[in-house]
Amino acid sequence: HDEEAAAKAAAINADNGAPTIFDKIIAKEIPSTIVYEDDKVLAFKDISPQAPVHVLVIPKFRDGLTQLGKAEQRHGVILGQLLYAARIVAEKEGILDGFRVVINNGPSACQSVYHLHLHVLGGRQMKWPPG
Ligand code: D5M
Repeated sequence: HDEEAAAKAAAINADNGAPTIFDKIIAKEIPSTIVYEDDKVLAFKDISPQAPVHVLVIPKFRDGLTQLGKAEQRHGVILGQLLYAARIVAEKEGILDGFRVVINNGPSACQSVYHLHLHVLGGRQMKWPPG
C-alpha cells in the first residue's frame, strides 16, 4: 500500500495549498517538453508516459483548482479552455482519431500532483475499463 500512502500524503499537502512541481514547470525553473502553450494553459509531456503520447494539460494559474473536486462555477471558463487545449494537443500529436482524456481526482484515484491536470493519452489501443 505504498502507492496509497504516497497519494494520501500528497492529498494532505494539497489541503495546505502548498505549491507543486507544476509551478516550477510553469515558471520554466525545471525543464519540460512543451506541446502547447497560451496565456492561460500549458501542455507538456508526462515524465512517466503511460502511452506513446502522454501529455499533461494544466492551468497556468491554479486558482484553488488543486483537483477537479474543488471546482466552483467561476472555474467554468478555464475548465472549458483546458478541455479545448486537450483537443489541440491531440491534433498536434496526430492522435485526433483516437485519444483519451483523464483526470485523477483524489487519493483513491491516485492523484499525485495537486494542481489540476488533464492527461491526454493515445498512440496505442486503449483498454476499457481503465485500472
Ligand atoms: O498525475 C501526475 C503526473 O505528473 C504523473 O503522470 C507524472 C507527472 N509528472 C510529475 N512530475 C513531472 C515532471 N517534472 N514533468 C512532467 N510530468 C511530471 P496524477 O494524475 O496526479 O497521478
